[in-house]
Order: sequence, then structure tokens, then C-alpha cells
Amino acid sequence: MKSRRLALASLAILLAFTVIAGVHPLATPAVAQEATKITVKVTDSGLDPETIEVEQGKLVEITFIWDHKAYPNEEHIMVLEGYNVESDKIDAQHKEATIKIVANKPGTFTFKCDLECDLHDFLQNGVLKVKTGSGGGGAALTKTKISIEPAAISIKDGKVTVNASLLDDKDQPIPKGDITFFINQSFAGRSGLVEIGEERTGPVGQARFVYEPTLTGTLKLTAKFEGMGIYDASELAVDIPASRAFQAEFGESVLPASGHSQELVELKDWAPAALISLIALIWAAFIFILYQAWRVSRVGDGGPGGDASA
Ligand SMILES: [Cu+2]
Repeated sequence: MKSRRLALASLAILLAFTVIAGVHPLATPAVAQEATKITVKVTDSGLDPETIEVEQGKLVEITFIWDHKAYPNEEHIMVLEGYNVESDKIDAQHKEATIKIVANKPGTFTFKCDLECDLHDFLQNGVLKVKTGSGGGGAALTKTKISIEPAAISIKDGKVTVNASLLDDKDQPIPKGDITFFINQSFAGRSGLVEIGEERTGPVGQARFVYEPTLTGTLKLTAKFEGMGIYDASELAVDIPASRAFQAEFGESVLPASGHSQELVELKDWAPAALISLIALIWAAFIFILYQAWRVSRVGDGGPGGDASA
């Protein structure tokens, strides 16, 4: 009895701590921690500096500054590989763009311009080095979630349109996030996720995805966000019930979805008729030849019932 009460008491304390930890601002280091701020100029002669270094676990803000003299029309969008981040565009009017990451992966990562600008070849060699170990708690990634409300799904003319929202832990939209869509499909006795497309979220954190199902029944859709910069990965699975809208248009096809699935469906519908026609044609030719041979043999025999006019 006593041990049970003790267990309950410890559970209550644990719960209380969990709640406090969840609410207390110090528990979310991404917000509380000082960011390591770095500035990289984009100049007529290239990136300045080309190599930057940070400690693993730090919250890092890299600000790219447009600093051209001889190229007033240059525009750049900077990307950082490995952390999946992309800056806003910088040009003569909008000279600064900042990307933020939690440097949780050690190693060497390239940053470069992703636009076909005049100086493109000179802006491909930025290097971010993330050094391991100096101790201390790392900054936490910001939790994310994908939301697909029932109202954000529409089915029309055999096409399913889904508006997926990507939100942070305060329900703020996350733009420029890549959402990959999968369907859960059974094929040859096995089931698994089959990728059916990818869309990037716009300024209000929404990605619009259109899909033509080749299967009837409930559509099991999974949307995945791999994470980027300061944002953690997240995913969501939704079941879209079968609808008359696409039951009417698609038969009991069990083809795996792919870029060519629609063509395959059409080919499959058309193939049996063609095959039957071909077989009928061959038989008709065969019977015609047999009949001609029979006629020739009858004429040759000179028997009755041959060609009367001959
Ligand atoms: Cu550029």
C-alpha cells in the first residue's frame, strides 16, 4: 500500500516537472540560446568569406549581403546543402537575407547561389564547417506539424487536390518547406509507401498537391517533411475515403502509381480488345485459306458441287 502511494506520488511529481518543462521558456534552447551570427558578403569577386565555422549544436544565423559594384542587376538565392535551407532573394533593392539553422550535424556543407546569375560560377564554393564537441547543451530543433483539414481535400474529375499546411510549434506557417507525398499501397501481397510527388510550401506555409488515383477504395495518403534549418521533421497520414467521383472513372485497376500509371491504365483497357481483334483476324485468314484450298481441290477432282460456271 505504502509503495503504491509512493509510486503515485513520484508519478505526480514527474508529471508536474514535465508540464513545467514544457511551458518554461528555458526548456526551449532554440529560443533562449544566443545565436551565432555570421555575415557573408556576395561581392563582384565572389563570396566573402568563403569558409565559415561554427560549433555543433549551436543556433546559427547566416546573413547574406548583396555587395556588388559592377553588377547592379545581379540577383541571388543562397542555399545551404545538408540543412535544406534556401534564402530569400537578394538584389540591389533587397540586400539582406538571413537563414537560420540548428547546427546539429557535424561536417562540411556547401553554400552557394542557386540562381543562374552572371557570377554564378564564382558563387558555388561557400563552405560551412560544423565542428564537433565543445560540450554544452545543443539548441533544440523547433517542432513542426503538417496539417490537412478535411476542407483542404477536394475530389473532382478523378483528381484529388490536397492543401497541406506546414506549421511550427506556435502554429506559424513555414514557407519553402518540401513536403513529399506517399500513398500506402498493397502490391503483390506486400504493402508499403510509394512516393507520388513533392511540393514546396508557399509564403503562407501551404503546399498544393494534385493526384490522380489509379485505385479505388480508401486512399491512404502520407505527407512527410524532412526538416530544414531550425525545423524538425514531421509527418501526417490521412485516409481519404473512396468517392463516386473517381470510382466512376477508374476501374478495378491495381497498378502501382507512377508518372506513367495513367498511360498504363489506358493501355490496359485497350489491350484486350486489340488482342481479340488480332486473333479473330488470324482465324479469319486461316479459314479463308482452308476454304480456298478446299475449293481448288474440288475443282481439281472435277466432282459435282465445284464451280458450276467453270
Ligand atoms: Cu547568384
